[in-house]
Amino acid sequence: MNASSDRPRPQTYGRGALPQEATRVVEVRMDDGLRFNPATVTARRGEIVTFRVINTGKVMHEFTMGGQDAQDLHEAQMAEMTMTGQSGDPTMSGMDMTGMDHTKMPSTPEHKKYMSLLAKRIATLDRTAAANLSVHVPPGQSRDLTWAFTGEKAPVYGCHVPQHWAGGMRGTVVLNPT
Ligand SMILES: [Cu+2]
Repeated sequence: MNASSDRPRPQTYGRGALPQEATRVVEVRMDDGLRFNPATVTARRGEIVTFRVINTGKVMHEFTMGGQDAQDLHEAQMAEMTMTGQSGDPTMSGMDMTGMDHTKMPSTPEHKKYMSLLAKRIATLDRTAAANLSVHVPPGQSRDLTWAFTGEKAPVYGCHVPQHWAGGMRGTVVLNPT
């Protein structure tokens, strides 16, 4: 175990914040076409914004705010949960798993090798990824997520329901000086 992994992660892309700290609400809609609307949000550096995330589709979506490393980490964790059947979310059990061949061969050497590589990737990313914040939004519902844009870099947002991130369900933040 590396001692540096016990230190707080640098808030390179900002951090989660309390709703009462926010000075603005931005609505973001998610749909089954795997798109965010808007797909780009502009914020001032230091600004604290509540994202009101609305799922207008018929399947589960989620909204994760964070840097690229944090997005990659979350994507790998979701893949691991899916492949080990540890979703824990009954609303996700009806999702389309076509194309996820590894779920169909849980005991093959190839699957074990894949899961081992996935676990290593998660461990590596977990040591370097900055903070992220995530919320699942069932169909027809909305959830709030508050983010402080206090980092030096602009985070990105995305949905990590299996195949959604890969399908282009991502958005970008443009950070303007205060
Ligand atoms: Cu999605």
